[in-house]
Amino acid sequence: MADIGMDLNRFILEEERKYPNASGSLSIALMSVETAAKMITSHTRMAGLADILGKADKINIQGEEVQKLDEFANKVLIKVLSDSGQFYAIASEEEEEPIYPEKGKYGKYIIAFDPLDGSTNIEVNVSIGTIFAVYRRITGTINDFLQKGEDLIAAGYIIYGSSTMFIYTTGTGLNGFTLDPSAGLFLLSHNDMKMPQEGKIYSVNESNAAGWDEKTKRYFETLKTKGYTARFIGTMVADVHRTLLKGGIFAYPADHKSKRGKLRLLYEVLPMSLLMKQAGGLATDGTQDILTVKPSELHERSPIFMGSQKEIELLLNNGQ
Ligand code: AFP
Repeated sequence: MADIGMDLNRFILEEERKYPNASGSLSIALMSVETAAKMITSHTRMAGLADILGKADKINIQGEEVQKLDEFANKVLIKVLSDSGQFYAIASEEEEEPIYPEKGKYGKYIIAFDPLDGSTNIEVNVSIGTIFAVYRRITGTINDFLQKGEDLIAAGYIIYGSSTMFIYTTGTGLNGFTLDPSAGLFLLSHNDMKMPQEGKIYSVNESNAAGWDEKTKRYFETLKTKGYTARFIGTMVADVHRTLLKGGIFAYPADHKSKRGKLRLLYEVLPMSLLMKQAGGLATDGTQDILTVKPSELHERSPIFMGSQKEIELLLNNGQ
């Protein structure tokens, strides 16, 4: 097991050494996500100030036009990941169609991401995040993005909270790194993460409850009678992060208005579900293991319930 305090770059390289045939491509790919995360972090820390300084004439201290943080994060990720040469195609929540970078034409991987999850929380100084999902390039067409979650090569998220953390898996366990801002290094802080098998928190936007089906309504009522408490930040990254550490359930069910729920399969639901399973939890759309679901389009939505084993089993057993 890797030592607490190990730098993320070294960790990635040591993981690569476990596979004698590895070309190093995935390591470079992951390090490019890490680089983009550091750039987004430093911008996030300036978000309030950049806005104030920019308000006078819309020009910030660097003499550039002030950009919204989510546009900035999207541009940084596209640029840094394209330049890495490891990605044949890139899909973003902010882009209608995939991007095929010139430098990535021999890339073995494709990546989908939500550049800034929880964007409505930016102006109120509440945690935001980035989510990413890496698949193998197979056909070189858009179909490569329509693989099942169980085919993910790597997935992870970055949470920009009271500290910045980079949490990821390549399918052999889940590890978390905390940014030391003075050294500019992500250091291993959460080794081989395992979530509690049962928690005391449910996390769902209960204002949608009137539109839920009867089973979902009954389930959350049952949790209340069992003494659960509620938390909902409105940034999936932050709500899932807490669920991983404390246990319980995070859900975004379908409702009468949103028949497929709100969250996007490709760059929210599937990568976060893989992390949850790597930590010993479970994830379902209410009827099946979500990682067995094959998306049929890039920006498809899906209902999701993910969390500790006890809570998900209770859901699957009809809340009884
Ligand atoms: P934004 O990035 O547009 O703020 O959406 C965040 C999000 O996709 C997810 O992170 C939250 O869990 C969910 O939406 C919250 O949505 P509601 O506030 O509409 O319930």
